[in-house]
Amino acid sequence: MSEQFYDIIGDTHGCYEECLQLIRTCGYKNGIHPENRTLVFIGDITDRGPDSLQMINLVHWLVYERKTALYVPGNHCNKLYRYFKGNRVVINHGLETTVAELHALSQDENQLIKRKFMQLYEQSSLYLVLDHGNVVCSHAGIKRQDIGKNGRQIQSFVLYGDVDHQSTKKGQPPIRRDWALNEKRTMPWVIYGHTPVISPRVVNATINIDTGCVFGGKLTAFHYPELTFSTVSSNQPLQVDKFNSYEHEETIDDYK
Ligand SMILES: [Mn+2]
Repeated sequence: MSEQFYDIIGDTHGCYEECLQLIRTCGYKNGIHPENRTLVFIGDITDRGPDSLQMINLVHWLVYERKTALYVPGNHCNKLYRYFKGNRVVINHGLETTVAELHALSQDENQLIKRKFMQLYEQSSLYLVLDHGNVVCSHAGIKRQDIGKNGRQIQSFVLYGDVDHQSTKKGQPPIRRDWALNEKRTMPWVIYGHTPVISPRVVNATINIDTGCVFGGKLTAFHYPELTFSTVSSNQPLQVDKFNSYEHEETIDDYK
């Protein structure tokens, strides 16, 4: 049984420079790791940040040309996909920056990016079960009881999180439940992002690695099976109000 090695990268949201730096920090040269490690992007690679299209190029290149990366979609990816398909979507919540980048391109360049992104999205799994089932990667997380399932509700949870529709008021941002707090501390590891936190949040063998790079935090990679993190600091201005904090914090050292 060969052990598999992963570097799982949190929400990049168009922070291409920081992403390149993080990949280099992880030891990749020209998209390849000398010890055959694999990158995993956990979604929301576009919107809000400065270089969403470069992120699409990079992830597509790593996944399809270098074949050294895996990708799962996030809610922003889902919306961009619907935009590319020609569905009627509201261009807000960061999509406007990606659309502005697209408008600055020639028609041919536009088509190429669209083709790459649609391939990435259409061929992606909703979530990834890795290392013989010991690690699951999902954009907004997944309850362990739902691993292996694929219905509409699971799709919504994986992309948008555990949204409390009843408590969410009209016109207000969706209220998200703290699903990870109610999980049992058992395997597999669940690695996810979606909700910005200042430092990786470890609870019940789940880890949120969205450290809000686009909001001036940092970009985080979780190394498996080493159970360590690498980070690069953001080039963006810090927006403190975008970050969530939690009680009952654990640390990764509690698992070693
Ligand atoms: Mn998200």
